Amino acid sequence: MRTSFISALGLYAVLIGCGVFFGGVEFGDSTPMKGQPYRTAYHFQPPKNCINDPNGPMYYKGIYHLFYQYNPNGPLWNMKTTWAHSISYDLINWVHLDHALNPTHPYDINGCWSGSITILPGDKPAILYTGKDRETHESQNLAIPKNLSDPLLIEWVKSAHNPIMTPADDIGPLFFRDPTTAWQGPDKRWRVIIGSQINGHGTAILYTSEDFVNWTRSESPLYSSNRTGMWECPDFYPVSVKGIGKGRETKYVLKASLPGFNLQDHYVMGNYDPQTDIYVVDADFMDSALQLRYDYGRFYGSKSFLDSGKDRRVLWGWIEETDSKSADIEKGWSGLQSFPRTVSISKSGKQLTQWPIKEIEKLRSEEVNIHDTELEGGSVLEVVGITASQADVEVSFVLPNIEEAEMIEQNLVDPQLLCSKNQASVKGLVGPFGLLVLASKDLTEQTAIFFRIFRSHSKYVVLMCGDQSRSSLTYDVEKTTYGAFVDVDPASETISLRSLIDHSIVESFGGGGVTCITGRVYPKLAIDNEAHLYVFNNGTQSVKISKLSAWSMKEAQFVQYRNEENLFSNYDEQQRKILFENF
Ligand code: DQQ
Repeated sequence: MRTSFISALGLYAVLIGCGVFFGGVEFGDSTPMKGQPYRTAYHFQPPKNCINDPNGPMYYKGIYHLFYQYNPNGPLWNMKTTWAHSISYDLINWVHLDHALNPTHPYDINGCWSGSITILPGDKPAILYTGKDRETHESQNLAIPKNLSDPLLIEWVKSAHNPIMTPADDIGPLFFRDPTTAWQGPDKRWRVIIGSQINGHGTAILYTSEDFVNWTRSESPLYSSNRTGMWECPDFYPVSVKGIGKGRETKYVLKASLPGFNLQDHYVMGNYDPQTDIYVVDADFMDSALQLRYDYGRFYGSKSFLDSGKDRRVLWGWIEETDSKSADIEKGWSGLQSFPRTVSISKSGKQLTQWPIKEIEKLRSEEVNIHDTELEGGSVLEVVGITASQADVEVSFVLPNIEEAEMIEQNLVDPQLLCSKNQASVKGLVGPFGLLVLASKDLTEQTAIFFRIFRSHSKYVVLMCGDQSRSSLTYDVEKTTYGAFVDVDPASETISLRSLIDHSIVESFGGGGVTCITGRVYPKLAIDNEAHLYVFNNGTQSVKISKLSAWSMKEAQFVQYRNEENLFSNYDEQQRKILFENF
């Protein structure tokens, strides 16, 4: 403990005075783009330009920090990214600060790419990030706050020792990026993993260090898999499995973002021995019966952090646009962050459960409820009384005629394909039933999130689909139908669905959050007050709504901090109250 504390102090001494880099580029006018139907109201977005991966989220001295990949020069992704920086007291309302890292040095002149934050002993945050050099080669670099007494940590200083990790010969210079949050082993050495591919196989390269500046590559990677190619943005963290049996109290999750699989975030779970750094997975990537992914729609480059204030793990993911590049240029922006989700182990212990953080509830306004209502086969029921373009909906279904479900051979079918062949308009027996969101009054436009129940041998199988085939009258947007199985037993429990609807994003959580599907949609008719919400059942068998609650959602507050002014001076009383009520 003592050694690392002294080393950490040493690190700060080395860094301070090595040159200061102000996040000089600001967002400019932060007035929301009114009249733009696809801007969101409560998902995280800067005022303009392109954002992608969340970087270095942390909770530090009562404040949440979110850094993220940002192109200050335009609405499309560009290699020369900066680390933009925003802070919040509640993960809902945000203040945009100056950029924390800009491409300024030979080792990062072509971009400050993704990375993480580690809070070193003595409450000292340190950024590890990937720099792209003149040849676009990748290395890992270190930065720390210029002034630890600044509660907002606005200015960051790059280490004079950068680059602190460069790829050895067996690692391609373009396959060495996105350091995780570091952790300390029992020997007090720091460990960190870097995303890579070696001989075409996805790999988490392990480095260790005593002082956070000098790093040594371990002989073996933490894990690698020949079922995948390059791993971007790896994440590695413990989850408590207390009370779920098998003697252990902790499992470790390893997540990899897979560019070779159409930008999907997959994870594995396993046992990690901190003495030996041996990580043994329960099943390899894509090898478990459940094909573990955070989200079976659009969700990529994600990163989690431990929220020590509330003792929970919170996950952010980049939700990219699925409209055309020319539409992004016209909009002036692209990319969103998911609504922050808590991550924990599912009841079965076989996968993770994700759920919107509880703070979301303070955005809820008008509420409508439906109880114990039968939905006959072929019926559509409108949920009226809320703003359907900006809503939070929770519904649970009971299936009185479940034994009528069709047969499938679960092991032989691809759930996404099954959903594509059986979209919401295709009649079934038990299902499709679920929600039609961002729907026009005449239903020509609709995004359907629904379930279909099958029987496979002696058990029931729940399929969850996100059908965007009729989401927009516009042609040049993606209209994928997503699908995944939900590990719940519909014979003994209700089937729940929660959808966060926010103008052009629909984040859905099936079975209490064991299966998530996020989509981006761009309706032409179903915008703002013209959007409607329905519950539907297109099966022959009736289903029962056990309970449905839906809320209109208020807008989250996003404000721009200007360096030259007092942080609070340009807020009106209402904004101050919203931002600081939890402080
Ligand atoms: N995005 C960053 C990279 C990362 C990729 C560049 C993943 O560091 O590998 O913007 O989306």
